[in-house]
Amino acid sequence: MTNNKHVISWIDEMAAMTCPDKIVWIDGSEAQAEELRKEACSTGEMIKLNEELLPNCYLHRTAVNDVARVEGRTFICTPTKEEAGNINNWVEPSEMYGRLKKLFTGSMKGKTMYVIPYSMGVVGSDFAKIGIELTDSIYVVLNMLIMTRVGKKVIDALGDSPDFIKGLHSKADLDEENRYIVHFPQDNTIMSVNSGYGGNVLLGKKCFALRIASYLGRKEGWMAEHMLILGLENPEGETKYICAAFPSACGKTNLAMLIPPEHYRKMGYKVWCVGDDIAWLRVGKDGRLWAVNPENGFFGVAPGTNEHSNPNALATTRRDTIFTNVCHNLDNNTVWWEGLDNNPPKNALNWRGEPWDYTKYDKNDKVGTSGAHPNSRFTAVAKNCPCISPEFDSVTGVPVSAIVFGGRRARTAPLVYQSFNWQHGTFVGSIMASETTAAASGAVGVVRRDPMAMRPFVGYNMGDYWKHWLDMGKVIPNPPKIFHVNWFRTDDKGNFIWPGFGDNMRVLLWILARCENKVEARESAIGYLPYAKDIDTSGLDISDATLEDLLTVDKESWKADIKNIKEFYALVGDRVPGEMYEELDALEKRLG
Ligand code: OXD
Ligand code: MN
Repeated sequence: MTNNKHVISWIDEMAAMTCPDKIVWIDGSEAQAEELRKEACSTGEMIKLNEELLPNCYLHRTAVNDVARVEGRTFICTPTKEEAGNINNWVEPSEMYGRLKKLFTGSMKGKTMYVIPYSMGVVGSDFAKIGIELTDSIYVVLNMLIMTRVGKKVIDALGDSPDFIKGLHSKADLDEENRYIVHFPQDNTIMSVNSGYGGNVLLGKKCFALRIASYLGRKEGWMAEHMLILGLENPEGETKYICAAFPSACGKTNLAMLIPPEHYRKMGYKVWCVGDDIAWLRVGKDGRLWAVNPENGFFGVAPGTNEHSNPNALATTRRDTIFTNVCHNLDNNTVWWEGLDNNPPKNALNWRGEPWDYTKYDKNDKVGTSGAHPNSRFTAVAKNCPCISPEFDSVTGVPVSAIVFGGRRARTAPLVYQSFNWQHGTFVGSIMASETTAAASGAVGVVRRDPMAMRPFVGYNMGDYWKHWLDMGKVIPNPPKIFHVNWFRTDDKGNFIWPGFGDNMRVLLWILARCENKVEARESAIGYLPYAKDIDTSGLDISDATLEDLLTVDKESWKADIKNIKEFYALVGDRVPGEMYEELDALEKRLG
């Protein structure tokens, strides 16, 4: 498909090592995709679902020891350990290449090597970057065809250039002990072995679009962030865009596809989804920050997705979707997951493919007793989403009015606050954290600090990453305002006190009003807080006292948090910028 000598010599080298029986180029055509689906069904790798109820949908099960990203087996192999920093796993590159060579040698014997040329971002646009993934898995090919823009048009756009990210993946023996997800940022190279789970093997996503891209962004003056992008259209037809970063499993996909409460819908408000997971951000000619979603699909968590939490996601998965590790309803050959509805199938196979008895479900042993694995997924086509933004394919992206950080905090963070400025906003991102909230018992769980929701995804030293945020602030003449939200605040009994989901739109409206200087706020120790009257609660069953509670700063829990932040900064190490410590000191003083 190409005469590009850089591409050809790299593929030759990888094929000489992995020894596939044959090499097949993925051209992006529907005919080829259909042939591969048929082949995967003939070997049992995929199961075709009910064509009438779920057209062009398939079910796949991974190995039972291979159901999630593996942070402990993920490495950033920069030339020095210092460059990777203390938060990342690091091994000296030549040693790591040596280890991987042993694992990849002969790993594709008897198999086909698929060559997937793909573009992150609209093919040929200024924002886009090209990757080539070599894999021995048809499941990977079919997922990449949904998640990225694939095929001949990509290789044509690459031309003779050496500027592409090299990705090699082999399922090998799925041996956990020898599972490696490795990034060599200085070589534009990713190698993944002994896994078949999406986050570890769809190399365009976390590996390229976050880890490698964050490294490139620092070098080239842009940002790769773990952020959804949504557009909020007002009744006048103007759309403003918000990027938001939340740790995994905090409802990013739900927020990205939010359906406004009824009275807003009637007034003409709409929310448009540009992306649910990753944003690439660049400074535009107009001095604003512009965002694109480099992906082409959604790799979302299935459990908990339902008509209330995310009707748009559900609609998106009703065709052309690959389901992974969900429950298989044998009566009608469809799929089911916990939290979809109250009708678990009576005649079904669980995510392991074993006969499943829904009456034995025990929420304390979800992995052992659930129909769908708690991290089961749908891989769905972005354009099938009913609220996909008209700007989804825009080559310039969308201008960002606000950046929102968030996490699950039972008490510490109020419903929403605004940072004082970009530097303070960077600090707010750096201290992001999530707790396990046990709503039933009221227990407050363990805090995990997850700066900018990028803890597992920064491709270099976290301290340098914060410095890059500060540096970017200096070159964006008209930067977005930075906010923090917390949908997960609880009362003394551990019950959530904010309704969340579509009602989060009420908070987004306050955020946009602040961006347009349309509403006053009060200064507090942690940032600007809303006046209760400025958060619309019409139609909600929330007392004034509860709203006040949602908007108060619990100083004691903040003081306790400062200790944890200091420990985390110490762990990040010497490269934490001085400005972050200045902000921390100032916060401590303001808390008194
Ligand atoms: C994801 C994640 O799958 O963040 O998006 O883990
Ligand atoms: Mn994510």
